[in-house]
Amino acid sequence: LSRIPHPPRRVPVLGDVFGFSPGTPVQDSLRMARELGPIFRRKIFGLEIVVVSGTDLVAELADESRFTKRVVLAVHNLRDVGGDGLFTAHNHEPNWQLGHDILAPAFTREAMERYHPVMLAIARRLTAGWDAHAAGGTAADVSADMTKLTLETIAHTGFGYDFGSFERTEQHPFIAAMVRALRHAQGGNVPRPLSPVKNRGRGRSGAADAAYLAAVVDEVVRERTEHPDPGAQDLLGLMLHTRHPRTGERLSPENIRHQIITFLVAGHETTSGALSFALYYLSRHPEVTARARAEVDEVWGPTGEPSYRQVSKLRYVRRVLDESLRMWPTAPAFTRAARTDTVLGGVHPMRAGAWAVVLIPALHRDPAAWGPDADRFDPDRFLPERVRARPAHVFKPFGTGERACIGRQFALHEATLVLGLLLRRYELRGDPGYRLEIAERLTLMPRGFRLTPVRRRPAA
Ligand code: MNH
Repeated sequence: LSRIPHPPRRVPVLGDVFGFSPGTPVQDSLRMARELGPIFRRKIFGLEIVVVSGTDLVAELADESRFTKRVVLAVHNLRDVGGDGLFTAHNHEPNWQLGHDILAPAFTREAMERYHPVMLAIARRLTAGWDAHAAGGTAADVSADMTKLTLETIAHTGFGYDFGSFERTEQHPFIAAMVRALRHAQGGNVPRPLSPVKNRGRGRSGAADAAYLAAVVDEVVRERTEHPDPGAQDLLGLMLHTRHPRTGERLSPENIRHQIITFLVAGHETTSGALSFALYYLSRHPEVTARARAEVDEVWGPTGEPSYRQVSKLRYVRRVLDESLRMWPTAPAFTRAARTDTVLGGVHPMRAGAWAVVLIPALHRDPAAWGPDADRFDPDRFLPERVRARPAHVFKPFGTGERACIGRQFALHEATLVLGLLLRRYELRGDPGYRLEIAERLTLMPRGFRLTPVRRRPAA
């Protein structure tokens, strides 16, 4: 460990606290990575974490024969709500493989084609709201609206359930409870010897949120059992009616509850952030917006609803999305543990089970892979020839290996579709005085970013 640098001013007991705040662990660590390099140690109270962001070291950690996901820190805290659902399951828990195999059919290309018209219908609820903003000259709260959109999209496509987000003026209470649970998991990831809240566990409001989230799950299941549909191929249908293709095993009722919460949360929060950051960058880069809009006009034409295939043909819009996820990968870290005793980078010995955190925003800015202008927003970095010229494992917004994101194609299709619709329909006017501020709650999200949509032409 002594070979791995750490911040110079360490305080006994407290650890590395100078200049760092509990609300911004990712942005603080990103600054540390700039100062300390591709691998560093960060100590918070009793716990010392190794943070890795260098291209070569991450490529090693991505080697599935040597390393694997480890559920620790904030992800472990999320087991209060996610249990052994897909995201928070330990590798060794049988429900990971069982859940993965039973739910995989919900993420095939054919499944995406089935979701497409549903995604489109939800996106039209968003544009109805933005038409009202355009008519009244008012600004939309971007992250709040993207959260409505992505929550309704996963709820409808996955569960045939409606949260009524667009009909509400306040956010759905599910969102508030989820945000508190995420914040709690983030804050709870370090021991706090000096804190008065120590050992109080989830506290009263945590228990109330858990009970509320459980009630939402009950409601989702109850609605399906009242309107049974044994042939349903959505997530809920697969959970309730499908057996494992080889073993014939089924998900237990308890695990189904965990999977529902997992997909309702994992299926919308990060996509909402990705859309919000993309809209932020579009509002700041008129030349990028002009190219993206020209592509939409050309591929989709000025009117009519885009088909599934027409969405996949938006190559430049997709590059805008990729570049936004490079700058601010909305699930900003994952953890890798050694399968056996090994040596990382030829110099850092790791025992079997020892783990390190991959800090994705720092990896995505490593000049070794991205050049000296890595802080600049430039979608052309994702031109196919430039992608081919880069080493593998330098772009990891969806994690890595067999525990990588199962919803990747879902998120990319949804986000590309929505960006295309918004670009075709509106000029997007941001407040020129807005300075990007990022809210961290395990995920990343722009804070306080608003856009005033202006209709381009009545027909679109
Ligand atoms: Mn998603 C795992 C990022 C959208 C469901 N997701 C992961 C991981 C990352 C990630 C990173 C790996 C975490 C780890 O190694 O600990 N996910 C994203 C991003 C977006 C996203 C940046 C949107 C943009 N994710 C989605 C959507 C869904 C989804 C949409 C569901 C419809 N993700 C999951 C699930 C897992 C996961 C489930 C856990 C998979 C597993 O471990 O088997």
